Amino acid sequence: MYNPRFEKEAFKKDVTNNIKTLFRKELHEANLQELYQAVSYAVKEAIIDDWIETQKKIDKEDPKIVYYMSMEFLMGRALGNNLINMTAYKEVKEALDELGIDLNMVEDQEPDPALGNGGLGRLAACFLDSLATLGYAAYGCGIRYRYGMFKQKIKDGYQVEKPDNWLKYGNPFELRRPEYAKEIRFGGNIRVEYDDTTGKTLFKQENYESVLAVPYDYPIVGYGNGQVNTLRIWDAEPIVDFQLESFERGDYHKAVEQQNLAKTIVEVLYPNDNHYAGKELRLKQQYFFVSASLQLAVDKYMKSHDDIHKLYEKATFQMNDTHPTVAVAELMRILLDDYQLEWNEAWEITTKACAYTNHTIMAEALEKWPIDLFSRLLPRVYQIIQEIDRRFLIKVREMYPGNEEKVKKMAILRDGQVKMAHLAIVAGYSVNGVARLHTEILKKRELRDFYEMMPEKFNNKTNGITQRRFLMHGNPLLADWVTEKLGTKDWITDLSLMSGLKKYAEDDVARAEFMEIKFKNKERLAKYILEHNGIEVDPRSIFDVQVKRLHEYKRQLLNILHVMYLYNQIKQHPEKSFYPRTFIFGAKASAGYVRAKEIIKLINSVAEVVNNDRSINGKLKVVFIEDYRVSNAEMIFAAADVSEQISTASKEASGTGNMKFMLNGAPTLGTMDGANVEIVEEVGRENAFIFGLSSDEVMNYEKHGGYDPYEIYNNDPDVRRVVDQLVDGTYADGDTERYRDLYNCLLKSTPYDKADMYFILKDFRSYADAQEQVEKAYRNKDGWAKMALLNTACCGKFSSDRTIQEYVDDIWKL
Ligand code: CJB
Repeated sequence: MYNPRFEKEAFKKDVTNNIKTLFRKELHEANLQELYQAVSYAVKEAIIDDWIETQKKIDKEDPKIVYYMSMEFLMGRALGNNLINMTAYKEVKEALDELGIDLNMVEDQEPDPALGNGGLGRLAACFLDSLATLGYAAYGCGIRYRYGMFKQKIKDGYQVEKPDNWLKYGNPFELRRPEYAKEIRFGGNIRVEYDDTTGKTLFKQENYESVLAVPYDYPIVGYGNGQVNTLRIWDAEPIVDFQLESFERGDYHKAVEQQNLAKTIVEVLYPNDNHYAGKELRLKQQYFFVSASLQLAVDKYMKSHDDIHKLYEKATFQMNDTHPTVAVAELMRILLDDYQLEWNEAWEITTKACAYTNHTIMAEALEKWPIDLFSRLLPRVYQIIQEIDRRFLIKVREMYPGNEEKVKKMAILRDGQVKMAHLAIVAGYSVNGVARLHTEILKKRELRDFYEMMPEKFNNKTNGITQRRFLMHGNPLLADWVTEKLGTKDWITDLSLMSGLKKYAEDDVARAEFMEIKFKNKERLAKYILEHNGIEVDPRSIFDVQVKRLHEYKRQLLNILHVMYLYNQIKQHPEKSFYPRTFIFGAKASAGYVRAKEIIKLINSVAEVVNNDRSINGKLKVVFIEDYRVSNAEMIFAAADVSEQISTASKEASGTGNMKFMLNGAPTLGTMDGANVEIVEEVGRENAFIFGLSSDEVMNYEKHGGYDPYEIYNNDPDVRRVVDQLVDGTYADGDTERYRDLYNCLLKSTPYDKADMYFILKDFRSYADAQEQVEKAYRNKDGWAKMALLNTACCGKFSSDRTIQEYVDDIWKL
């Protein structure tokens, strides 16, 4: 459906006018950034009417609203995506062409809003897209970090972090909403008062510090349906303006403090993925946006309803991991203290309104706040958690009389810590994992006690991705081909229709077309690599890609050790035929994650050696793409032949990159982990390359203290060779110490970690075998085309539209 408001001539006039009013220039004088601004304002203008209409509709129809609470929204660029969802991309491209402006170059001016680390933040962004597209009323609630995920530079092979000043030129799509500002209080003490007239006990926070939370709204455009939802992210401002002269000495200090708090609280996104660092400022961030979002949601509800007891009928709060789970206690606080409800009334509302999604079983990701820090920062919220815990443990003791072990394991407050996952499970009405295997592991192991006590809360929601961004926008050639073959565009909102492509796997012409598109996308990526890395790669080689956050459990180290092994093989057996391959990596390491950074350096060192060895005739290339982010990801998925999903089984909760590769026709080379299991189920095991230990095997080894990597090191000379090459200087200009830590982590136990705790050497041989199968399969052009095409054809399940519909049906009941 073409958006009728997008009239071409009027749009051209808008752009020209915007250049004039924003920059006092004529169109031909404007630079690309100015054009980006002018075009974006023109697009926002076209969105705004629908945005207002959506609000009106919500006010009138009074639907239940989902509040998706998340510390991260990894949105990626907005301009192109908005145009796609307004079904106006091609028309706008034409209009701009007529003005002599290249839309792609304009799009490239937009900084990638990177208010997220990786999968969890990107999932939140896909969910907002699907919620709007399916026409549900929803708000994303988060933080407007002044600095998003750092920009990654590679210097001498090392990662260097640069600040991401994404708001430098302002953001044309945002709206500041000072009328909705909320005060957020930290610290101080709680004074208890008895109100004689009402007989109620009042809890007054005194001597606190506070900041003003000011929301900024971003439009979330649904595809072709006029629905425009809102991502509401909060900025912090001091409560009182900082005016030097007018402050007494005491106030002066207070003013400075408030100024500082406001400045620091939203300053930067913590760059940790699957890792809890326990920083006080992070807890402040969490409470800051949660409290502001809840206060506003309750206000909104009370504006058109008079009975607070039924809040849960009109609002549901989905907590994206434990990061926002302080929400349950804050909602209790609002209901108890601001609305003067009794405990049981407040508890009933809260436990019918809050739901929790678990995204990881990695122990180091579990949030457990030290009680002293927590109670100092959030004294009233802490009191409430104490009471939640006390009442919960009474129930545990009732259910398991005499079983103090259970009490110990399940308590919210224990060992001097506030266990946020326990709080979320106790207070939430739903607990979900993000892929079938992950949910099973939660039920059987990580959260078993909770599952046994309250099985009705547990459910699975396998993740998904939006085809609007990751096919339509990222791979327009394939998108057009799919539309042509299916004879309809309906797959854009119903990805299950992709199964209609299956028959083309048997069609020679269609297969050739499919592979021709892949080749063009590989050329596009090759050009990008040449421009950015100065490395020439051959689009006829196999593009084997691993792009994701750098984490030991994701095993980029296994991948690069295998590259080292292949290189050894080529050198040792120059006579053997070897299909040319390009190994492509993209990954940011958390700034403080030393070992992850060593792995990045190793990848770059191997690249340096291999790419410059003329004796291997370019048979092997290694490329590390700098600053992997949503915008270059779209191009990378489109160009991939092989999707590396090689996490240690049981560790990757779901993965969503795996689905983006599949959508774009790249078979999975992976372990039976996360959503890989379901991908294989959809596409068939013969259309994937599966290797390695199963999750049961891994967990079994873990239970018994790991395994002995020397068994492998001593018996497999290929493994031994690559492991030794970490410390013989081959990839370190003769330096034998540079990669000593990587060598040690593979072979030696420490008091903290088992040797090779991610089973890299254990899985090496089966990974190498699977890689050999990849090569063999790729040589068979027809066979490969069929397999690639079937991956695209079988990806229907993995749309976030399907995931969101399941949340709606089973959890939110909208
Ligand atoms: N995930 O990105 C993160 N960060 C975390 O702190 C915890 C989990 C990821 O969430 C994705 C979305 O559910 C999953 O697909 C992925 O497996 C998980 O690591």
